[in-house]
Amino acid sequence: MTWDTAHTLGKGDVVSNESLANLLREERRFEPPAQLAADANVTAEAYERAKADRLGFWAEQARRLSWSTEPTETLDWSNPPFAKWFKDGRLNVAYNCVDRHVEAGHGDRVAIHFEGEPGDSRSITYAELRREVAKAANALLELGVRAGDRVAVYMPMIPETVVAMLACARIGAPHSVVFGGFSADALATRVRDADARVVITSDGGYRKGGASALKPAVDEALSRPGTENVRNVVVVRRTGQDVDWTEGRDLWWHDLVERQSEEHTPEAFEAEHPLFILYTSGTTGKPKGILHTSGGYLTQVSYTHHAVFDLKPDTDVFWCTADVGWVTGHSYIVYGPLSNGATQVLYEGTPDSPHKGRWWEVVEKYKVTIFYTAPTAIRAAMKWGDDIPAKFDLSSLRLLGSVGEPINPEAWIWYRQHIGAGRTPVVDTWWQTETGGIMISPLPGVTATKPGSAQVPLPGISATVVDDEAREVPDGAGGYLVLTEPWPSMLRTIWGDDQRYLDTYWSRFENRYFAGDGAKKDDDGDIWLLGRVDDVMLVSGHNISTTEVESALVAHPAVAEAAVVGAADPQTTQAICAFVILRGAAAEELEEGGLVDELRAHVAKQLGPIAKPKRILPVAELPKTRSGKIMRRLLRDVAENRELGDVTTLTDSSVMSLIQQKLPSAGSED
Ligand code: 6R9
Repeated sequence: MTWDTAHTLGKGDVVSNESLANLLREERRFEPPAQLAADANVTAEAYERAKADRLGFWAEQARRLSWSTEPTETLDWSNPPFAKWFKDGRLNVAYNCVDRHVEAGHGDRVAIHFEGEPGDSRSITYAELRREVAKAANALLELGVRAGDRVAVYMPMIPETVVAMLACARIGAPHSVVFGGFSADALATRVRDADARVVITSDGGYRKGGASALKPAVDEALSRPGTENVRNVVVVRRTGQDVDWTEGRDLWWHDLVERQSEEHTPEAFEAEHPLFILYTSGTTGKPKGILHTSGGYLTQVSYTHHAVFDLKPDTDVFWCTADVGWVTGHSYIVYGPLSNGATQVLYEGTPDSPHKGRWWEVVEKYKVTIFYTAPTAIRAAMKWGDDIPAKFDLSSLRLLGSVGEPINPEAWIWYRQHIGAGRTPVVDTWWQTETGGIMISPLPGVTATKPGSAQVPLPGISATVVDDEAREVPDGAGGYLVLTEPWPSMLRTIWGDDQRYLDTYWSRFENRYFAGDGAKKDDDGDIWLLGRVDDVMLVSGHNISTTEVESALVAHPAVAEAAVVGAADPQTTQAICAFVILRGAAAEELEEGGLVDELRAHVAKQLGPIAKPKRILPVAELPKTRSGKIMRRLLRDVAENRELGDVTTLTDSSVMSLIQQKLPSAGSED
């Protein structure tokens, strides 16, 4: 496909606020702070080294880990796309994340500063974490869990969740973490697909100011056919709420785990031993169980955490706000930071409970130095107002990261200015559940950053943008993002479905991994992500990226958030339909009618008349997954007056009925 608006992004006349506009216009790039560059973990030389010898580079990164048998072979790619990395090496992932730091004398270092939503807190050292993981591993063994058995984890964001995952890793039992916000149905499907033997859960967790139950969903899920192989449910007491109990099956974590021995000798597993399955909900059909294995995965998440976040384990306090039920939580709460001996914050709740400054209060309390979150959270903070973060001391921060969706330049600049005091680098990190670890991102001590662009593949990673015929596009053009060489933390297959693995990722282009994202290269060759290819709009023969139209809308001072979709249209194939959340006062103006025309003109000016939305609908909220991604598929259903598709992964299903109610009042239609 050709991308009609791709070259104009960022060169338009951005008007949201005088100082931001100046920043965007004049300082298109932000050089790394001199001190950070001087002390950076990784320098520009890494790109050269990796380019000269990619496999040698990864073999060197594998030495970041402790192996009981060092690998001699880096990559076996004799049966592509089924990769084997470090296949003759053996290691224990949990030992690498916990015990070895204690053995190195860091037992007193805090691994996790846990902050509960109600304000309870506890700090857990590496020595304590080692004991807890050993006890939990012994508990699983007592329940008959053996290497290779799957364990489902359905938990809130509490330390026991991390302990449970590491205990599984320690005994070689792949975990399948199911996000705690998912329904009993979603849990049942995942338990069935993975044929889990044990479920670890809790009575509930604190969210949005109240106790929200988890155990009832487990009980319901396990009443469904196909889940009979679950022998035990282990329940952590978090909220103290009443729970139903199935004698003989259900066990309290505190009864079972507390009485176990603190000693457990970790067994070394092959590098390709399965570490976890994590389900991603495709747009249609049953969720895909993405399979990750041990040695390659841990090598890449450890290296990327070290390189992209420049972690100094003695002094930094790292905080990734993702839920552990999402891949970002697996790779950058559990395995990356812990393998590097980091001290980190684990926060249970939502950013606005009990008040909208909660996150910034936590940053101040623990003197967080590195902060990693999603664009949706940044846009929410922007909407809530600059005065909120301004009330807190955020001066400890030295580096900010973004993940999950394209970050629009407006939000990037706001993040740097209002959270990073205009001095911290912002790293926009592109990757997927399937890639396991970060793939495309600036390096904070090396790259001059550009607001809105993920920029360059990391050392050792090969990515490019191709057209329909798999030809690499020139700088300044757009197409499909592909990965051209295998990487250590790549998915190994879809659980139980090798054919689907081949069809989904490896059939669109020969010998290339198709990520499903649109992207463009700018004139410097830097990569800009343009959204999922499935979401691309076709208007009168032109392909238009959702990301670019949304960025243009959000660059207008009246718009806080935007989601656009292409809705079937008899004249133009698809017509652009925009759902916008307006800033306070702007809503009234909209009623008067002037604002819709102004927004349409604004998009036309930024991106060209073809990208002008046909309809603009103001809404109070947008449908999102709990990981913060806009579910455009549902908006398309609304825009085309169809019945809604699968809404099980939606954060809040009432959002859709609110949006649907809005529709008949098509006062905003062209
Ligand atoms: C880590 C994670 C993967 C999809 C991916 C892309 C989008 C993630 C992004 C980004 C633009 C970024 N995505 N990071 N788009 N810029 N920095 O999010 O994994 O939940 O599997 O989603 O998210 O569309 O293909 P996952």
